[in-house]
Amino acid sequence: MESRIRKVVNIMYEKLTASLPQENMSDEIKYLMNRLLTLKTKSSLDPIYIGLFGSTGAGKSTLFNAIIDQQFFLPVSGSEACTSCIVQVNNTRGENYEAKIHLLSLEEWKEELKNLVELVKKPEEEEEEGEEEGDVGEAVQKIQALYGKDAETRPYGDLLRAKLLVNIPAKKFILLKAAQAKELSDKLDSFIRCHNDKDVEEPAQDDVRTKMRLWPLIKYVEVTIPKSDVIPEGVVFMDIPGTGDYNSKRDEMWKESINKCSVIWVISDIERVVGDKVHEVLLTESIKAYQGGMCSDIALVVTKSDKLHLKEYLRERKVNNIPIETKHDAILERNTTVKVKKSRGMKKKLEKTLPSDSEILHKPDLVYTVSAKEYWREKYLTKEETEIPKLREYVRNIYLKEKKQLLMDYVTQALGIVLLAENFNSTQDMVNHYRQNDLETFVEERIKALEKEIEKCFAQLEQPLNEGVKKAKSSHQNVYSQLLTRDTGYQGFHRTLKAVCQNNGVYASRIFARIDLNSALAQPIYDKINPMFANIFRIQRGTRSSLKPCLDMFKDSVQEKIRDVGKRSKVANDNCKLKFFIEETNIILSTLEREILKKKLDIYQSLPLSIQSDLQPYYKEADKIQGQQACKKMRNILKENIEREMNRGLFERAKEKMKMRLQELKNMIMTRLRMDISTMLKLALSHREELSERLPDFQNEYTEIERIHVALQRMRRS
Ligand SMILES: Nc1nc2c(ncn2[C@@H]2O[C@H](COP(=O)(O)OP(=O)(O)O)[C@@H](O)[C@H]2O)c(=O)[nH]1
Ligand SMILES: [Mg+2]
Repeated sequence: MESRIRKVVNIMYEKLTASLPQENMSDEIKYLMNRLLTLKTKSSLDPIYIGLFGSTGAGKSTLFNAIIDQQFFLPVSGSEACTSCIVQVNNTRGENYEAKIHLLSLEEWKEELKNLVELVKKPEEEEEEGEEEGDVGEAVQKIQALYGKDAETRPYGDLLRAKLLVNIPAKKFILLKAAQAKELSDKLDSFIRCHNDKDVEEPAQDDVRTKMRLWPLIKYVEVTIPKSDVIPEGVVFMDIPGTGDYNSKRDEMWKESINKCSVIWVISDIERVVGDKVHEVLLTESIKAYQGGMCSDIALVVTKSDKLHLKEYLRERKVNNIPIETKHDAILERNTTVKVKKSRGMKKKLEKTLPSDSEILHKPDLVYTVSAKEYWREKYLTKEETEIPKLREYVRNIYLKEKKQLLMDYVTQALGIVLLAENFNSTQDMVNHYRQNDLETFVEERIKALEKEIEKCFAQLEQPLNEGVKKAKSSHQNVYSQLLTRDTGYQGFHRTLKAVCQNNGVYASRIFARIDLNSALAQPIYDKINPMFANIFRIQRGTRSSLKPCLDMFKDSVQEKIRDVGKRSKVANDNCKLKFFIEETNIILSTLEREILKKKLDIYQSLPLSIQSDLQPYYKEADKIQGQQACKKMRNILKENIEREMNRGLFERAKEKMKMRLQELKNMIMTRLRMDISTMLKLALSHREELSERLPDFQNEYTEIERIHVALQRMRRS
């Protein structure tokens, strides 16, 4: 269907350009040409992003490789550390494998270096010896890779003047190409593994060494694979590390990537999913994306289901009535247990945040238990039992669902255009001057009524917001005692605290996971507003309190009025003007809905952003503290000032920010509707006598587009 509709659009465009003089086109025709051109050049229907979201070592890359049926493709971390950057994998119609490694600019690197130097600085009061681990260890490795041995002991200013051991290419990216998956994988591997060859002091001259030293500068990697049998074209996978990053540029990307995903898979390995809390944090992050971003589906994917020690399992096994003898049976039994338990936990969490009748709460499968290892080996499990095929099916279903919607939008656009062209060609009039006025008055009235409805809809947030502010005020102490005093048993916390201040309250530490003081302070407000927020912005036909039914009602009433005007003017139901009106209102509203979906993020994030900007001076102040008891002093500065700001309306201001963003959204909706509908009326009322041009005959194209449109509608209903 897609290729057929594209062909028709192309033919229309060619016919139009061939028959019209290129100069002195009337505005109406220009408009028509532009719409057609936009549709024609829309290279593919928007990609669908699926995020694999999990900590390093969870098995994301291995899982991805199994899904695309390439055992050795994305480099797997194994025992050696890999840089944990975002990897985006597109599949296209091309023949080749390609990887584009995007690098930080020198400026972006300098900003990161400042943080790294702070992290590795040893304060007087601390006397650790031996190998450093976690954040500090990584910081040391990064500095050494780019400036050589012992560079971590040099001051920041010194390093700034020093020459890097590698050159940052002017293009800021490195392009790798290969004909085979394995070949690209090998090339990529040497870039993203963090091997520091410690003996080498001289600047990296040859290729190999440059590669080996570049890893600290990697911002993200974009991989392109050829057309695949297992993954539909247009599906983009994103390998997203769990904590974000302490480089603010990478952290920005991290957030953007999560918010871009239509589907988020939280990845956790089976041994950690039971005790560890990391996947809980990731789940919370994913639900945020569901609220603010494009995400409409979340699943927990538990990896490495093959990792099971039969004897241990049997000893600890609680249900003893059914005997189990083989590892195969034990794995399957544990899979079921994990699914039941984790689904329950996930549901509980989702129920707290979303309206109780949300689609996601009624999905049959929230949890998958997979084994990529067994997928290749088939020693204990069959391919089916590894659940890799099931995940592929999942991807296919999501793809079909979204693609159908995208294609429907595309076809509706095409239909709108061909109807407009027909309309320009027709001599028949549907609306006389009197009825035109009537129609315009009606639309303006409906827009005003809609404005009231939207205000009422947003006003539902008022009470939860107030409750949230109250709650935030009474619980802020928990927040900083939880976040700022985690140093029990670990001496390095003041470095982390320093980094938190340096980055305005946000720091992605490898050890303490993600610390976000601003979001943590706003959390009680979120807890109160979440279900209502989700309800207002839900995409499915929601309850009466949602935004969508307000817009639907507006659309229905305008379309009804148009039909009514048609009836009074005695035009047939298939009159092209009448149909143009109907389809064009569909397009206007669905475009608007997509805009709203994008704007939603600004609204949702307004709370912590407001808090962050209010607290910025104190982060700066705390950041300057040096010497004895620095940690305690920093903590006190934050604590006292947060308290004071709170009494001066920190949370109230955050609330007002959110309301302001909602107001802006409402205004945007009003402006857009007025503008688009007035354009539509103007276009619909132009006809042949007024136009200097004669358009070619589009009857065949019209019939073809309409046929596809009807077929698609029928498909959607079934
Ligand atoms: N036993 C077992 N090990 C796995 C499986 N999937 C991944 N691993 C191992 O887990 C480690 C981390 O995998 P990787 O895909 O690099 O994780 P990532 O950091 O999340 O991308 C590697 O040593 C893999 O071999 C699995 O299904 N079974
Ligand atoms: Mg990986």
